[in-house]
Amino acid sequence: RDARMEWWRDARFGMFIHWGVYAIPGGEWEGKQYGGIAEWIMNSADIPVDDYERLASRFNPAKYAPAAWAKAAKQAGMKYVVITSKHHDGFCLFDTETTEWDVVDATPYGRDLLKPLAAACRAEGLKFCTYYSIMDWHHPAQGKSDGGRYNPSTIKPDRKQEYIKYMEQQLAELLDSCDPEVLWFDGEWPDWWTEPDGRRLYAYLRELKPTLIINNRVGKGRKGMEGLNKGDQEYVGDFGTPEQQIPATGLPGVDWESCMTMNDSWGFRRDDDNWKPTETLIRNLVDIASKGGNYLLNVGPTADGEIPKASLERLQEIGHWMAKNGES
Ligand code: FUL
Repeated sequence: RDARMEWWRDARFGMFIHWGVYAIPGGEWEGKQYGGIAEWIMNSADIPVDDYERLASRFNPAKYAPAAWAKAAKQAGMKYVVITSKHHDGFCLFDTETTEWDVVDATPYGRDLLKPLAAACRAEGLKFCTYYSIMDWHHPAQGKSDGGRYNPSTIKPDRKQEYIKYMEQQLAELLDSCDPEVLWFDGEWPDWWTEPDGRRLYAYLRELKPTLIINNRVGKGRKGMEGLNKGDQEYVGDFGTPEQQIPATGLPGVDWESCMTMNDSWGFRRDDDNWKPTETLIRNLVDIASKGGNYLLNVGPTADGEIPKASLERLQEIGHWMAKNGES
């Protein structure tokens, strides 16, 4: 559509990184295994905010090596990296004045995790991008709905504006400190978040950074049909976000990106060994690229700061294939 989207359209292949304090339980809480996606444990194990907060005092990723992560992505043939700046648990991997619930204030590690990764990505010629969840299980304006579940979150009506301001400030700080090229929103499905809210947030961000690319989950774009953002712009957002699926005929006329896991979880899950063979990952890449989409392939680092070996091996094998068959 315009020059702003050019690098993104050419990119075809990126790394998704789901990282946060949920990597400590790694899918297990009080001796019980919770199947499915491990970054959801606060919801699936119904953990009260105070108990969940205690995880931060144990978050000290001594083995975090942003340069090695960026190299692994580059070597695999990826062109960009999208990392969780804040997932549904509200924990921020960047420094923010808005809350103490961030890596700098709440953990023994005490340093911003995103800034060094942004620098490492740029050094490798990769675009640095960030994921951000609208739903926030930690913020006091939001709460559990019935059944002891956070999903979908509710919001205290008189505190919605306050929460929107909170997001705006966090996102301005994030743009300031890391200058991401894509903002990859998520957690937009609670009813209190509306399409006009998404439009306003989109406009706010594009004003701060005109070249910014923003996915359709900033508004309600995936409610009707994944990726619907074409023509008359019925929904806000620059690209569609099919999740764990490749649309059979692509999404004609729409920019889109399929995000997919290598095993069954986005966040690190200790007992999840259901790794897809490298051949499947390469097939997915070819399938997606041939249909005009991008492939955002996920890794879930451990609480120590390591990308699991099974993931690194697959990235390496994809890289070998790309070196032989890819275009540069
Ligand atoms: C979903 C989230 O609920 C998952 O935890 C994950 O982040 C996935 C990419 O998007 O909506």
